Amino acid sequence: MNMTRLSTEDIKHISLQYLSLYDLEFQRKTGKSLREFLEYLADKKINTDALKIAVVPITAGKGIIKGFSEAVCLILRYLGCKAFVTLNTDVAGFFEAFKNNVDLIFAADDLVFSAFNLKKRRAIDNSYATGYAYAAALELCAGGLQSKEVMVIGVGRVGSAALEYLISKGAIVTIFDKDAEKIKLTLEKHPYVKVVNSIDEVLPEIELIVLTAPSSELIKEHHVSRNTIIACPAMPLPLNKEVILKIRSLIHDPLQLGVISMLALAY
Ligand code: 2YG
Repeated sequence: MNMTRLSTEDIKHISLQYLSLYDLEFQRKTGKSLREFLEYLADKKINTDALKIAVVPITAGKGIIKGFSEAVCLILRYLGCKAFVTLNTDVAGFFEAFKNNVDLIFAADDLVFSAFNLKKRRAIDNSYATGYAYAAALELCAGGLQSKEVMVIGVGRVGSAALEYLISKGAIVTIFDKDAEKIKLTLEKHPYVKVVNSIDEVLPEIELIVLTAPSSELIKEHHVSRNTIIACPAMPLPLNKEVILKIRSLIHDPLQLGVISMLALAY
């Protein structure tokens, strides 16, 4: 399973000041602040300043990504949580977190990035949370999804979570994936989903897109219109500047919406 591995370059810009600018941009596109989006995803009030959260660096596999735990911690602090990066890594880090009586632990190895809610015994992985969050952000940006045509490009772990959310909100979903096995698995769960063998069959007519496939060769300028909205969690961003300049809105970041969604769904 080819998990995206972030680099220090991808996240080193994340600071509290940067997050406040990102928040303003997110509000402009969706009508909600990141704090409001957190509660929208959780579908309940969240008293973040009462939440104690440990982010535990993990040395397994390809090892620590310099700045990763600190970026996760800053996003959680920006939401008002009492978040800290443990001094220890791995099991010692988990032990330190327990000693600090935390409510949640965030930790990532090469296969899974998860939020663990120690009180409610819940584990939410970043792929599921990210797909859910990007579909919700698309919904807000589009002013609702009921009976609207939406295209999901890439139905792996992130795309599948987005698909679930879209269907739950009454969207009419068309999917594309180069992997026939992923299409088959999706159709077993969602027989009414439309499948295309090429995105040319439905773009630019469909103007709401969740793009999770990593290939930058997919979406070209003629696939989009000035009304198109693209929610794209893929890293690095697989869109050229012609597409980005032409479309109405792009929702994209390396880590923020996924971490917010992990907290919302683990709470
Ligand atoms: O603790 C550390 O510093 C490392 N063990 C973190 C490794 C994270 C590897 N996974 C990824 O980079 C991404 N799957 C993280 C989430 C990407 C968000 N779309």
